[in-house]
Amino acid sequence: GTEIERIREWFEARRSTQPNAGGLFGKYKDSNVIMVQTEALMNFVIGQSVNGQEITPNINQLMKESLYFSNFYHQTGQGRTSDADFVTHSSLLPLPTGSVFTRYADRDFDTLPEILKDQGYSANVFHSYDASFWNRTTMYREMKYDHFYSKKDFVMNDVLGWSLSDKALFDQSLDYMKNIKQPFYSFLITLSSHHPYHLPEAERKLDIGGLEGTMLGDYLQSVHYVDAAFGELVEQMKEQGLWDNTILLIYGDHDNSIKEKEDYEQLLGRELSPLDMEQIMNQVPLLIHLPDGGSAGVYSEPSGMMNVAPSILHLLGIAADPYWIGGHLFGDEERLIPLRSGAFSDGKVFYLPSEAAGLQGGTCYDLTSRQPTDIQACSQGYEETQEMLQMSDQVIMYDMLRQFKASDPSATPEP
Ligand code: GP9
Repeated sequence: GTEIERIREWFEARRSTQPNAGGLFGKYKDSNVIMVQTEALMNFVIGQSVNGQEITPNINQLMKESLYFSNFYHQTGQGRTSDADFVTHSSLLPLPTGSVFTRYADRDFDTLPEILKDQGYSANVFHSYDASFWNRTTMYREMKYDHFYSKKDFVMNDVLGWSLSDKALFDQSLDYMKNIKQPFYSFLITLSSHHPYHLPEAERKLDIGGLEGTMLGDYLQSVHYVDAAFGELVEQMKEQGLWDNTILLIYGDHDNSIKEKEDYEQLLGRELSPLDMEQIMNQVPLLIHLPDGGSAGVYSEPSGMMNVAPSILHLLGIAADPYWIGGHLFGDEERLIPLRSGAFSDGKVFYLPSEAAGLQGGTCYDLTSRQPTDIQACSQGYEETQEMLQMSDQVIMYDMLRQFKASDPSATPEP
């Protein structure tokens, strides 16, 4: 019908606005890709110290030879970790309620692993927890991964919190990769920094002073642990000869569920406005380390999880035409990043919706003055955000991609 046509054309028009402005297209062709989705790793800890100690010394070090996206939004909804995984691999947005993984795993999505597999890549997931959690077994089969290394594939030689420690997860996953055909895509999901952030005394290495006894303090200890695990991951990648032929991506999956503003204020040493809190809760770090350490620097344009898969294809020089909402991160076009709440940022403004419906119900912040501004400054972005959310919802709920492909004579049928 015409509605399907309209939606398909919308997606196709987004595709054609993706130039090779950064000159990075295909520069890292055939590299391996290791991507680590890090439990509750938030952006405010990066480069931050507590009582004179760096919270993330290893990430801070790695940043010097990586692309660091300093205004990267997680874009997740109620599906939390599973939404982060979904948006990152499908470049669509999560649902207003529930998790796409658990509700719509049978839908057709254009996912990163299946595209990479078409190009001859191996593709595997590593996460040491029950395979059925978040409906992963089913979803990963649909996404065409070769194998999902779940709890039963790991030796429980170092348990922390819910499961195997992140250090042991990295170590054992890299061991598995020794026998995986290159080039490979490996997706690792960490767990040690899961709420409520209880680490055994021996692993609490930071002196958190006045934050002792707060959940934020416990969170910082957990993040510091994960950061140490990243230090070991990098070392092991070097020992294994992977450092010079692998793109390493690290990002946080979602916020830490800690809402006590006073504790953040104590840590950061300043008062936090509603806009500050909103950005703190919605921003996670994204680091991309390229095999030659190239293009390193801080990239402050707004970006989000929907830009990750397109960026990987760009670096690898894969010219697929997936039905994706996001574009790659290396051009100089302006980006608008929609959040599931209806909030968005385009780098100039940040729109914060409220319970009251409609544009007028929310607040439009000017990101230069960081003060509320005329609501009209957010009206175009508001419409665009609503449109993206609706397009994505329709694709997911009505299995639109399957319908696009069925009605497109040039599309090659799935085998
Ligand atoms: C467990 C996990 C945690 O497998 O990835 O998910 P979360 O509770 O953070 O959504």
